[in-house]
Amino acid sequence: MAKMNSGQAVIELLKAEQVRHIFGIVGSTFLDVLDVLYDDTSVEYINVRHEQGAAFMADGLARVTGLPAVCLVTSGPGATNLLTGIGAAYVAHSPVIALTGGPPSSNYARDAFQEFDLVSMFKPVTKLSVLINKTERIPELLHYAFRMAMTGRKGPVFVEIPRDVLNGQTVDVDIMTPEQYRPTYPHLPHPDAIQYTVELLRQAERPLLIVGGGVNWAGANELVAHLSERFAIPMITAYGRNDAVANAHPLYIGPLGRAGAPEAAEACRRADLLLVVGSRLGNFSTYYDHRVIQPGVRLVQIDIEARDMGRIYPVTLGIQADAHAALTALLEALGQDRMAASSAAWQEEARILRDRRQARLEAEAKLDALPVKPQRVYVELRRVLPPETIVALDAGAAPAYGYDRLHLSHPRTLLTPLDLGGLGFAFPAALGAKLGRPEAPVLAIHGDGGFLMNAQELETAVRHGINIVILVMNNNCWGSEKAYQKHFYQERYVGADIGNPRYDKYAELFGAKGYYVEHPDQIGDIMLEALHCGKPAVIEIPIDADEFPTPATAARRGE
Ligand SMILES: Cc1ncc(C[n+]2csc(CCOP(=O)(O)OP(=O)(O)O)c2C)c(N)n1
Repeated sequence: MAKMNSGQAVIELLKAEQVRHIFGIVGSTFLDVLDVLYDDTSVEYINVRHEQGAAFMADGLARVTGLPAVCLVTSGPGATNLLTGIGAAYVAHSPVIALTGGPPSSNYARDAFQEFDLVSMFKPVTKLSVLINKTERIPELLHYAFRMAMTGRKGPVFVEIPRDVLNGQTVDVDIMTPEQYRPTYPHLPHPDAIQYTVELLRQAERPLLIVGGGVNWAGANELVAHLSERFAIPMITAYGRNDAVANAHPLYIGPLGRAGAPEAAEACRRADLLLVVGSRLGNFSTYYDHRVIQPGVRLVQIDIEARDMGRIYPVTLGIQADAHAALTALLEALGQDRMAASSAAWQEEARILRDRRQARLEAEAKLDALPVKPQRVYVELRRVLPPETIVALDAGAAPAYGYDRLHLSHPRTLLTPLDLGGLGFAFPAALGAKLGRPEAPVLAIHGDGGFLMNAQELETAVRHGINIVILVMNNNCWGSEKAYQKHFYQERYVGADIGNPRYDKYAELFGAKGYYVEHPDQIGDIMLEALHCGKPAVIEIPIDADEFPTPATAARRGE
């Protein structure tokens, strides 16, 4: 047990969880923590320009590394500015620890300066929301925070430390390793459940793997591919989880769900057994109706949490287990059982669907109209992006074309706003990703509307030397929403159009590099140049302002 000042204790507790970056904006409520970093440079405070950016950055870092990531901001507005970003981490099951200073305890429930009931405010978007009420409880409650963030289905945690509990205090701390305060071994599947899955697979004629984000979090990507190869089971990915499977895999058909591949939906409708690994079968994967998941289809759902099993679609079998552990057990059981590969007819069907998708995407190389069509932009990106590139997609129509069109090779290389659908996510999330994986090229893809929501973080990127590329497809409107007015309101546009500065010039004002590309043939070369320019870089591409995807609800209004 060591006695340390409380700021030191907080930093040591974070370091025990391999935290190397803390995101936030300085505030007087937590200066005892910041002061420690004056001498201890093993942890860097990434001081951002808006706390929302801090939360998205932490989320991006956690998603690409699998490690917990930390924000540290001040009370009141510092914390409320985090809220949307913590919501993004919540829907992504991303272990972000949001630490805030707080007003002095003596002012509790007095509507004092910057005093809000933050613990209640953060409850719906976290796994745990607590206030540390005594200095001596800092270690216990930070351990609790990490236990909740990192156990089972991961997720964000909110912790408020009132300024009097933190500043100028000392505390006795036992700096433990994570094994001493949270489980670090995976949750194993029940052997009978694995045996039953073997039986179901043996009976199936058209088995299909639906691969979700849980496979990334469990590091089970190779096992999924192995299972698929050994028994010729085709694969599709859940919404926004295209990186859970190497897209070049011959048994990978495509991504399911909103803005995904119709061929993946077709495979899903044709399958007679769905083996769902690490997916909630969420809203944008399945629409919660029967357009892809057929009524009565046999369904085995493997998930670390029980809360979403059979939630919308009855399961034949729900297996609560870590995806890596469950697939290991399943492969072993199938090997002993000597199960044969799926039928040649089903393999052929899957191959046709895969080929059809590839041909559909390749045909877009012929789109050479000006202004550039967003679909063509992705043809050029597929051509030049190195396979290890991490891509963050913002909400919005132009980024959404990427759900079906990006070609991903490695796990944890696609960051999307998932069910939050929040604009302004991609750029800061990409900055966090670059800090977590500095060796990887990182690209954020934005519409003009979403980029300007957090574009101020260009200053953060330049100052901290976080060299990523931001691609802004500019159609001078809130395109994704304008599409609804086009389809459903007879083109009576209200609030749909916006103006923009030239983003290449805007970038240069911050000391970043700027590019303006009008011709599709130039996109590839400029992208490669930007990735190697040694600075954060913004590429603006003016795109066809009349090119809108059909809104997700076009077929069924009101969903
Ligand atoms: C924070 C936030 N505000 C509003 C919306 C609603 N919304 C979704 S997409 C969109 C338009 C996005 O425009 P832009 O970023 O320019 O991309 P585009 O759709 O034009 O390609 C809007 C306003 C949202 N998803 N998130």
